[in-house]
Amino acid sequence: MRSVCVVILGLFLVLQLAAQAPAANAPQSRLEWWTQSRFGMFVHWGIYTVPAGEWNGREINGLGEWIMNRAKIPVGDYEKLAAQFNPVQFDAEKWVSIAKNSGMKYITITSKHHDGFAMYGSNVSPYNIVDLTPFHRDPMKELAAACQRQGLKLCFYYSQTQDWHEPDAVGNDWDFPDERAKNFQKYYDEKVIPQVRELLTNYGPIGLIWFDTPRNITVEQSRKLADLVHMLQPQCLVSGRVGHGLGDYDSAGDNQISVGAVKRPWETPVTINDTWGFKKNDHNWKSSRVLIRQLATTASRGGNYLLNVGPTSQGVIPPESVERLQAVGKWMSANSESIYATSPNPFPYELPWGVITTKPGKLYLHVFSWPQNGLTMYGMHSRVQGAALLANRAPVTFLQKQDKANGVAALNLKLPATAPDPDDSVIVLDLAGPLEVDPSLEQQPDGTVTLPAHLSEFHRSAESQAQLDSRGVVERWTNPQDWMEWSFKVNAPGSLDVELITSQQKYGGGWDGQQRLVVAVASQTLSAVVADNGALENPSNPYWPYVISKMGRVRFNKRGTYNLSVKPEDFPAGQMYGLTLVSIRLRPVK
Ligand code: FHN
Repeated sequence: MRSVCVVILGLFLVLQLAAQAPAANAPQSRLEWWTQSRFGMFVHWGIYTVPAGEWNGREINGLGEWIMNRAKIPVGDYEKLAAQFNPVQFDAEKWVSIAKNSGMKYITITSKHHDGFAMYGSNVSPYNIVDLTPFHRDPMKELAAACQRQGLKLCFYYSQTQDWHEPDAVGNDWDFPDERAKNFQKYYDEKVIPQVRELLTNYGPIGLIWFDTPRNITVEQSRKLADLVHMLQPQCLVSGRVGHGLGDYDSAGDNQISVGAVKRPWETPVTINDTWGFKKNDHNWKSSRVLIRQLATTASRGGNYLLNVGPTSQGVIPPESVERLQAVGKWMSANSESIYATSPNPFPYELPWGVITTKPGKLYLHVFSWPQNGLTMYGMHSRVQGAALLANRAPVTFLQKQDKANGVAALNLKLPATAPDPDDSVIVLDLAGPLEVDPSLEQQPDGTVTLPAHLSEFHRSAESQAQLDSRGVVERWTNPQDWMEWSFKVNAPGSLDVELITSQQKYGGGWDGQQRLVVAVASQTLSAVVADNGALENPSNPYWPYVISKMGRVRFNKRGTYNLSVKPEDFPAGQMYGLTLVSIRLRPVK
């Protein structure tokens, strides 16, 4: 477990450099276009769009592209879908311009998903769109040409382990139940390697190969794939999900936005509704506001945002998706400077009003919650020489002062009464010198103190199961010997309510409470049980809110640096998930 308690500027600058360092096996030049683009389109498209979530008149739960697996459809029946797949409305130029107009710089499309059906003309297996469908066209050829023309990078998704069509591959236990009879190496040698070779030989320069679900793959098999990609196209990237950490960058979990502490370049794949592949009854669309904020949040944490569309069996990107992408595009046309080629938030913690991205000499404040009485920021040591709204360059009046009495460097921005852009108003600060901030955790101008789990000193016992996941959340804290502490500055003495923020499990699963904890701070102790006292918006995923547990109230009599610890007092035995800690929040008493 990484333990971080950052208190000095120098150390923080080193951390920032480390956060942006390329992976050891990826030359900087290969990653450059990708880390600069920050925003790409994911496309899940295959013959599963014919049933579109329904099989034999029955709605099948789960993801649209998983229908074969979820409904245990025999290979022979599933194969028949190919004859019904005729996407006559497919228009490569249109797809690419939808991506381009929304500000995306690359398109990653499923060349072969887990169902094993190649969406390109493959000579390795006749199970492909050109040979088996009435369409007979190769959409990847058309997309490659359209991407070339419109200046986007084309990238291919390829499912390397799961292939429900093949008896030797992973995943199909209904047609091929005898696991011992399976020869994965055979499938790997005879389908995976030659198909990846085709993809990198027949479609011009490819931006990256998006391998997925590494499952049982061995280190040697992952390495051979990565080497093959780099041998055929040295500039082509290999996704984090090739397995065994051999990708050129990390992939966050689906719909997960990692925290800024992630060391390697990373990307998060995100759905616009719930499914990746088209499902006719999935109408749970995220609003364009959510998408814009997720894009900005991902960039502020140094990641790439790969936003999915699931075209229909006719070849049409759903209008609900197009509408949202147009809204994102409108925002990008005024604000893309704050996204492309940016570096992450220079503070190790997140701000109460939104997120920050940077470029040399600039700081971009993405304000999501518009403050009523102007915006005050602490910890900015660089001198600000100008401030403006990015969208229209309207100047913003500001005052920067060092309050000697309490050592707080405060920057005050005078803002209009209402947010110019309710989705994300970006204020750009021009800096007079190098970017320098105080990375200490401190009480914010609104009186709150947030102590994130990933910035704690986490004291783990030898038997601990707890781990810090890429979301910055400590999960599986079941061991009563583990404990945490933070150091932070209080700027405005007074009484604060202490809340413990916990998270649902990664994929929206269970939550365990009822642990008794002791919080000790400023010579006071609070003993309380983790309960569900309400929901808190999860900025990474609006559908899986955090859970607030009220721990009690503490008083700070004077300004200064304090230490807060959280120790288990009584942990219920046998919990499956244990404590999933996001942060401790101290809030002024209303
Ligand atoms: O199983 C797949 C899923 O269908 C989809 O392709 C996502 C996209 O990230 N990847 C896998 C699950 O993580």
